Amino acid sequence: MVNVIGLGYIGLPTALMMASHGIEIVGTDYNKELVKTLNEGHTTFKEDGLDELFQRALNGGIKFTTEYQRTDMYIVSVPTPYDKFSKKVDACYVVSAVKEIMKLCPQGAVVVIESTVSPGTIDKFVRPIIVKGGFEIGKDIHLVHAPERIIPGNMVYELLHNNRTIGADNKEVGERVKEYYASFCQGEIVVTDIRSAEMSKVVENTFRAVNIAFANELSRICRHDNMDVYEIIRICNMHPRVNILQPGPGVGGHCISVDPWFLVGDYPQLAKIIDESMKTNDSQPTFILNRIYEIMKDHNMTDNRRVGLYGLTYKENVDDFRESPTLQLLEAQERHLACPLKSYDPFLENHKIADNQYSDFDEFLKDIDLVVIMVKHDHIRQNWDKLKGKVILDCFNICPLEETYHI
Ligand code: SAJ
Repeated sequence: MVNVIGLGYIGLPTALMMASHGIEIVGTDYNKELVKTLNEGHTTFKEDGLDELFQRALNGGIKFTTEYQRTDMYIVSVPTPYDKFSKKVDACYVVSAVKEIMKLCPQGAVVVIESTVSPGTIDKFVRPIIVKGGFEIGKDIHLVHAPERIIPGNMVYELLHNNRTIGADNKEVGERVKEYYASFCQGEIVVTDIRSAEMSKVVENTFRAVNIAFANELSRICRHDNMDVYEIIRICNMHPRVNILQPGPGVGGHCISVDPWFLVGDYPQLAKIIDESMKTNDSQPTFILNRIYEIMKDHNMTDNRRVGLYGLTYKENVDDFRESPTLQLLEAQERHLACPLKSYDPFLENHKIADNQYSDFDEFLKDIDLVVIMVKHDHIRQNWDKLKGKVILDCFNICPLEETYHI
């Protein structure tokens, strides 16, 4: 039996996937409400194919509880936030999960950390508490790091098809853990050491962050001299060795806007490009805010109560709003003491997260003249008709209507 600790965006789909592939799974989370919802037969977030997977896992006998289980394998999938000042990883949830496991695991148990951690976290924070607890690593407890790679919006598909990395002290234990993941994963599973697994996970997200920052910086250079950044990127990408990403309103989510900071926090003298890239991405919402003011001026709009932000989630077609660019923009705007901009998100109609948030698209449109497309949900692409006659600031170059501004 495998006890999956932490039933959030990664832990839940992983637990469901294993349970629907013949592995006995108990999922544990300290959040009683979440466990209750799951036990009542409902999933806790929206994701393509998740409800079907949930049903298959229930048929496979998965159980949910707030209690840790005594078993020989654990998968820890708890949050690893970063400390806003030091930029270093805050491993407190991982550490407390491992402490709980140590209270009841049998000898020889394997503890797999799935949570993203900065390179060296397992050495610095996890090993010492195990040793302090009187356990011998490699005999009483085996440590493994198996970072996930799935992308919100396509999680179920990517869980099945992505290649994976497993880092272990001991190759034989790594291979044993690989068998569990191979029960469902059709990709290649590489077994390496723990530090390489930690580092490669953070580097993957850093690669994307730096490349998004490059696109965002290009958008600013092009804006400065009225060049069309989209046309330029399109042409450059026709070169066989160039593949520029797209500029946007900023970077959100709990991965790309967080993980690269771990490297800046741990290697401040070395991680220069990464530091600048993160600052560029973090200042993109303020850049958009300035674009809004410029466009208002063009249209002699003095009242920001007629401006509305479309989209509050961190990217398209998900209901996850952690670190979202729209929330970052609203926070930046509040610092200027203006009345909070209006907002609407089709994925958050029943979940209010901002002051002037609407739960109905038509009501929202009635009350605004300038629409800022902050998230490219499929929903907006199906509703261009309703935006006719509005001034539009399109942060993604997707809107076919005239009177559309770009970043
Ligand atoms: N974004 C841009 N321009 C782009 C692409 C993305 O501005 O060209 C923005 C998005 O709008 C969003 C943010 O970046 O705000 C991040 O979105 P994303 O779709 O690039 O990635 P995440 O954060 O949802 O998921 C990432 C993935 N990592 C990589 O692609 C290297 C995923 O595979 C990881 O599993 C996940 O982080 C994680 O959990 O670490």
